[in-house]
Amino acid sequence: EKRTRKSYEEKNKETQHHISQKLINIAIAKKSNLIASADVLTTSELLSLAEKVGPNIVALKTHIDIITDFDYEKTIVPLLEIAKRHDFLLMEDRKFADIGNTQELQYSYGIYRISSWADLVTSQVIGGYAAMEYFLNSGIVAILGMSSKGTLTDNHYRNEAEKIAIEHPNIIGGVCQNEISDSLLLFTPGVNLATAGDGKGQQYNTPEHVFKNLHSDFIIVGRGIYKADDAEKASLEYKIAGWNAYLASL
Ligand code: BMP
Repeated sequence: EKRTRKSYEEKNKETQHHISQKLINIAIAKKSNLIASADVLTTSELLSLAEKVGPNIVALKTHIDIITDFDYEKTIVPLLEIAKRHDFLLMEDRKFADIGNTQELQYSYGIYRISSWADLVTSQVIGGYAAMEYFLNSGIVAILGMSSKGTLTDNHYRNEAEKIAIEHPNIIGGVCQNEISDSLLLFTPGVNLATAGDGKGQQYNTPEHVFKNLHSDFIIVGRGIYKADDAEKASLEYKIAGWNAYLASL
């Protein structure tokens, strides 16, 4: 197969990018490969979730443009403080999908000023290699394959997108439901312990599946955590399930 199971220690030796190294070091220190997706609608929910799940995660993934009361000083400044205190990275799931110049503007300007706070950003690679040059402060996670039913990310698309991801020094990994090259970190969303789908096209797998069969490196969990009655407890359960699945896959 094209991807072998490597430990975080082995990956740490092979990676060149400082953001990958940071992420892997946090994973080793916390015994966690969990990224919580904070798809909540207000600043107070975002900060309260970050506070609760912070000790159990390697990164918090945001869709910052769904925060209805976004205010840089009230949303980002305290979020950065929580991330620093609990030692996790911030990943903005912006899924950029434009020409380089526009992506550069979207990344640094507007009210969100993503470049000033996001350790990681997601981007489609549909705009080609050169469009990936402008996310200078963040590690890029390329969208190679999607988890939704009927996605257009077929074999051909994934292979072409993966070539760009492998070649580009700013791209540290990919989001995918398939195995990808060893030289990329693999981030897998669509993970839920309790359900197989959401009735809106989302398709879920278990941590066991993604570590054993895909040799994934990080699981991304949204509703399994933020919709749980006790988000703190749920994040601990996913952290343990993810870490045990990783150990079992070695
Ligand atoms: P949930 O676990 O609630 O289904 O959330 C999954 C999260 O991962 C969402 O924020 C979604 O935007 C993201 N995601 C995904 O589900 N599938 C993909 O292929 C790529 C994603 O970024």
